[in-house]
Amino acid sequence: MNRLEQAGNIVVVGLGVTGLSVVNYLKRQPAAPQIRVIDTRTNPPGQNELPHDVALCAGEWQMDWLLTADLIVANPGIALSTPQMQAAAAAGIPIVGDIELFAWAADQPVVAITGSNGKSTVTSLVGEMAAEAGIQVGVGGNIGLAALNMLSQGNGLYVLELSSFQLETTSSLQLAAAAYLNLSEDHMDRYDSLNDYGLAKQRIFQHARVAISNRDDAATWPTAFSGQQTSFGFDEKDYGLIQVQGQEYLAVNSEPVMPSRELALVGRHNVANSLAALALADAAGIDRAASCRALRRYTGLPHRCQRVVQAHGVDWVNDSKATNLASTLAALDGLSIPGKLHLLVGGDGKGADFSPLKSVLEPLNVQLYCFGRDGHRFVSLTSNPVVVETMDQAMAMAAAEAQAGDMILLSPACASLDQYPNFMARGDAFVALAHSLQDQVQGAHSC
Ligand code: UMA
Ligand code: ADP
Repeated sequence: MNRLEQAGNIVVVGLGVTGLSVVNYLKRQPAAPQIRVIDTRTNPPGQNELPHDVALCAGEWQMDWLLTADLIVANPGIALSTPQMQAAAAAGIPIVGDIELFAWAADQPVVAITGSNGKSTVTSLVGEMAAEAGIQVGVGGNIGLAALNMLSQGNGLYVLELSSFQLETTSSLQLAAAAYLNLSEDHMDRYDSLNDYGLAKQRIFQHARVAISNRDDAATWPTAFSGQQTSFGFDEKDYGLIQVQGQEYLAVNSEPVMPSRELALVGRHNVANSLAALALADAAGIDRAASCRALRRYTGLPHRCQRVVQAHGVDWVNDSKATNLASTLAALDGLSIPGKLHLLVGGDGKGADFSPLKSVLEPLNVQLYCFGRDGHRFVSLTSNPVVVETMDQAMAMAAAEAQAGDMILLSPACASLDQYPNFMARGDAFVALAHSLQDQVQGAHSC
């Protein structure tokens, strides 16, 4: 009997993309259990797609459902420290997440990626490498496609992006390789400390055959790991960089693989991401030549430092996915523009400390525009900030100020949830408005 068959009465906590995938997966089981859903939101996303015979309690905790369940499957957005979840745990009811259900069912190799930043880039890059090698690959998890929806699609390899939230409720995921990219402050509204957040991410190594860590970030090194270890970084070791006749090459164990200037991705952080992806691909047995072809071709995902409009000498750049401080710092790292940087920041700051931005902004010719719920928390970072309510207002003001040579950059260092459904919606709004405002920059009407 498998672990699911032992649970005749399952409660799914939190609907959304995850909860819906769990319900549909459970309904596909040969001995489908009784399924009930609790969501604390009064109108949870996904409720209209819920099968009619699945009961939903929305807007409150139905404790008698919760406490009589054989198994609880929790959405990653639900903290295990919530008193109701604590009560269920104290009553001895097993609590798992969708990734644990995936782990019970997956019968093909899986590689996984976690970290504070770069997860989606590395995940999709490994997916591109596998596809280039002719492998049918499922790419999912925190990247937006629920992991359970990839099962039964005939895939020969799975590439999973895993958040710390997902890892908290995962305990038996066998991985051909696991990469932990970096750790920086994020989700401080959910964790007591950076250490707690980092410990959740360490869980990725629990059952990994190969552990891949960042040589420049000690928090990513596995603690108490007995498998094979390798690393990536900017020196020559393991997956690293070497100079060959004055040219920088990606290298494995000091053997050149390809010149880094041939990477289609831009930015120093993406060199690190490319090395991590190569390490994962090698561990999964993906043909190296195919991986290199993917590295030469892959230009990245939308909403990550993407130039979306170039008009009248002004670049409009959408980095809406910069939902924490470290990703905004990565966007500013080595940025060199002839004119002024108009930087749009703010939103839901998730309790972060933004003061490290101050010294990075100081040498730049920058005008800061602060918007959203936590916009005021950026005002002390430069001498002349503009404070507005919305991103649209900030963009209109930036357009009126911008001149040829300038860049208008949305890299908000905050989540979008105070004003948008998600970072994609915020990025899409930026792109649409950039198109309509592009002709309002100074000098646009002079020719
Ligand atoms: N929520 C409640 N009550 C509930 C359930 C959820 O208040 O009963 C709130 C929580 O604050 C939660 C938010 O709703 O944070 C989002 O929950 P959701 O139901 O909309 O979540 P899903 O649609 O299932 O999306 C989740 C991941 N979201 C989170 O972990 C918050 C998605 O990652 C992921 O793509 C999807 O599962 C499929 O695996 C998004 C994300 O923002 C991109 N992740 C965080 C990040 O990357 O920083 C961790
Ligand atoms: P994640 O899925 O972890 O959020 P993404 O690949 O979607 O990561 O990138 C999120 C943000 O972080 C983007 O603004 C991107 O430019 C930035 N970023 C990507 N890789 C790194 C990295 N290795 N270090 C710091 N920032 C990064």
